[in-house]
Amino acid sequence: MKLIIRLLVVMALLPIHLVVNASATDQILFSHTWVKMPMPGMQMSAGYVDIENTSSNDIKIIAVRTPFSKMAELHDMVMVNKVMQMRHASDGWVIAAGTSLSLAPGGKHVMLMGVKPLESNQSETILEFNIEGLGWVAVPAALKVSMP
Ligand SMILES: [Cu+2]
Repeated sequence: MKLIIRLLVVMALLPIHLVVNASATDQILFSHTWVKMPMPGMQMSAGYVDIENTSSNDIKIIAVRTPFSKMAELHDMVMVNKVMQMRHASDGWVIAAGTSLSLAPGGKHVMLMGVKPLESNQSETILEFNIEGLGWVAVPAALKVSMP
């Protein structure tokens, strides 16, 4: 009986959590979202976005996924022996309250590996970001040859 009551309480709380999630993600703004058109025959590319955290809480981006490629990762650029290298940001990216994070060529990016064949005249895709504690947010991304 105790278990059943607990389950009922959890079920009753669920809708409340969903409402909280929706309002929190309203305060996280994604803009200038684009994916670099892969070179012919290449299966790697990158995605970029500006993320603004207008909420009063720090947030953490912990993962990315997309229907555009088989694999997607958050990547940092680091200097190793005077050579820029990219690294999987396996701890994610913290965006402090009231600050923003810009992904751009030469810097942080969404690494896309195993790019799937494009549809004819395809001009956009979707990047989905997982925000710790809030869940996945789907963001439309324009397909571009170079930075718009
Ligand atoms: Cu990369």
